[in-house]
Amino acid sequence: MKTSQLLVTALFFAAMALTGAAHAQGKHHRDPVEKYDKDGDGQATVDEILSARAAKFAEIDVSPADGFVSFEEFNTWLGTRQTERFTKLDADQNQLISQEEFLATRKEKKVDLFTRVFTLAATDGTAGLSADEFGVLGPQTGQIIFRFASLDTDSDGKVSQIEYLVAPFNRKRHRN
Ligand SMILES: [Ca+2]
Ligand SMILES: [Ca+2]
Ligand SMILES: [Ca+2]
Repeated sequence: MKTSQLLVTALFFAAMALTGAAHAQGKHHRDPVEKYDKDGDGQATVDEILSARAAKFAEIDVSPADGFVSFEEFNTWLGTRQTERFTKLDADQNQLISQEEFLATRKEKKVDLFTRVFTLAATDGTAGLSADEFGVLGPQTGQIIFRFASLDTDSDGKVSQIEYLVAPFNRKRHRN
């Protein structure tokens, strides 16, 4: 009963997203749908969004892989992602992100902003950002709690796959 209700909800949001994607077509501002647009045709289909979300859910749901994401799993996953970002930015692998490394992948119009971010984050007197200094720029506990709470729409303390899959459609609906 509960599962079928959730499926109906998921399909409803999927239908909403289709309408939204059609509506967003031709607009110049960045749509959140863009990040799910795998084939680059300017819009994300429901399938693209759902399969990207399902892959991400499988990445998070690992201990145990039981079809639900606990807060600990979510928290650990975000921490791992921050570590991966650090490794990616630290091109010369000296465990410090230099200003040059920090700015290397930024869009030109964001370079000034990220220069100021770098200066504010580099507080311990070393030449670049250490993993700890870089960690400060990642999501903090309060934000992680809010994100997890927003995903857990049935308030059972864990995020089911369906809750995770429909989240972008939920957000879209609230924004409109
Ligand atoms: Ca799990
Ligand atoms: Ca480095
Ligand atoms: Ca839940």
